[in-house]
Amino acid sequence: MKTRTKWCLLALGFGLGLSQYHSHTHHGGSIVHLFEWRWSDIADECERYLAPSGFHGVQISPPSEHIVVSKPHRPWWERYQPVSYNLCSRSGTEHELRDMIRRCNDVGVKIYADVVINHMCMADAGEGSRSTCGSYFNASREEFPSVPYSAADFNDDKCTSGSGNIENYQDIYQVRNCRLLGLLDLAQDKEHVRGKIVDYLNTLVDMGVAGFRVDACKHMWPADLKVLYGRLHNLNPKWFPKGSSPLIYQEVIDLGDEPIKAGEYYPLGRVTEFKYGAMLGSVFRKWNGYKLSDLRSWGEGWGLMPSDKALVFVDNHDNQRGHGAGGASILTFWEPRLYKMAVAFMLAHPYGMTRVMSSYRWDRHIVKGKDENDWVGPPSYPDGTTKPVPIGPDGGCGDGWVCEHRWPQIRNMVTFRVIVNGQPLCNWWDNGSNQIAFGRGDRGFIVINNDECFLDATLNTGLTAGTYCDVISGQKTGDRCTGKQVTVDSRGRAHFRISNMDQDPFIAIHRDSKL
Ligand code: AAO
Repeated sequence: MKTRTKWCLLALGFGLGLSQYHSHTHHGGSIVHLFEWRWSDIADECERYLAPSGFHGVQISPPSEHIVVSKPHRPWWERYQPVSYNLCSRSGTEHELRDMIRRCNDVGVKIYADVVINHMCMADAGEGSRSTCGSYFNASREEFPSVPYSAADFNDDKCTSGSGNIENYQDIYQVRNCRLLGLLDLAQDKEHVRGKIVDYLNTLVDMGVAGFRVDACKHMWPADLKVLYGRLHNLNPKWFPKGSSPLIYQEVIDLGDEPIKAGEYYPLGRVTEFKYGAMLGSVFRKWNGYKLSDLRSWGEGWGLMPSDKALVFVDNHDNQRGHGAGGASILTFWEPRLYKMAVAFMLAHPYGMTRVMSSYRWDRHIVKGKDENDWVGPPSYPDGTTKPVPIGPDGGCGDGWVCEHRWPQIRNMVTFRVIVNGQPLCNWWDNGSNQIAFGRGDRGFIVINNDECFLDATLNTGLTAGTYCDVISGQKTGDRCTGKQVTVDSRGRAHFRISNMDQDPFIAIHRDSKL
């Protein structure tokens, strides 16, 4: 059994980079994407659950007015087809949005708005007022009077493809100046368009959002984004240190096979690292000869972007249903045992700023590898209204809401991440196969058995002597452990036995789970 070096890897420097890379008060917790949740439910969740569990913030679905699609019936993706920047959407009214932002900020949970500024709705959406605030639009004439936008505000004159749509991702001009998936492509180099986008973003900043997940950044020129971000207000001093700027993380899908690179967007803010989930899924599935012990060099050592620029996730709302990128290796709630192991690894490892997915179930109908129901929207009433999120007696969610963020193993690992924040990766151990362990300074330690055999090892934890509650099989409640417990001796060593038949074949202990 190979015992790896006991030395801490060099502390991963948290660069003094521009504040867009990490919000000033980033306490190490994780962002949770409450996908398609209503604003009033998010507000309740901030107060009753996210704040006490140590979540850093919530990514909310796009709050701007969007089209109402009837065929297919109310797909989740109608929210990625804006009709105006009015703040009424499937998740609620402007008043409900303001109230949610206030209530979450008041308990220290930050709000990151998913903003769709690359485009408006699809070119063939016709005309009318089938939109979430009832605003009139005429897509074929490229008229959105509620903004207002007119044909002059779109990129039709720049696009060089035959169809007007992106036909070739190897052509950077098409990718930026043509229509993504047939969506009317805004001209962010036009002052009028810049003004409307900046007004929209600053309205949200003034309301109290802490930053943005900027949709489809690959399809916008970095120079234009730089102008837009440069005009953003500082965060609302009611909740944030004076002079704080919004945290920005940009959606750029870069798996290495296209000319447009994530690196072009580093100077502007953080960037989504799609290689993360695609590769981590392959490792936990043991595909391509990958073994967990290969994760010793996880992070930049695997060619991932610099840690202080990365927004990382195991799955996201697109690739959990075959949209966007990531492919078959992506782990999701549909495979809970492996999913929990991968999410726990992500939350224990110091690399990147993490985002946990919180999903809803839908009736998958996979034909030739594609889910014909990949469009299905959130749990709703027959009229299309999104259902509330009921919380059951066991702390889980009902009515089709999955609430991965409420799975005890994931919740407790979010808390773990807060406790070990800033501590370097230490005391790596592996068995040369699929059993690994590592610590974070003297604050936390995790052991994972993804082999087909028993893990039985005495390891350096880096923790002080004492008895610790395992936060995966249970937790510390009062002066006892509800699950397994681990005894660390005076030299910081502990004996771990983990059966590969365990429901969750991994153990995590930390400073605050000590009896
Ligand atoms: C809907 C319908 C469409 C219809 C459209 C307009 O589904 O059929 O044409 O309306 O009528 C979401 C849904 C879309 C939906 C859209 C609007 O996913 O299905 O379209 O709302 O309602 C690209 C973008 C990326 C984008 C992704 C979906 O670069 O930014 O497509 N994600 C965001 C949001 C997403 C949203 C939008 C953008 C639009 O997260 O939810 O769409 O606001 C390659 C490229 C990627 C490209 C993908 C997919 O990926 O690299 O940049 O993503 O293709 O087009 C390997 C490669 C990888 C490649 C991948 C897939 O992994 O390594 O590079 O294969 O080919």
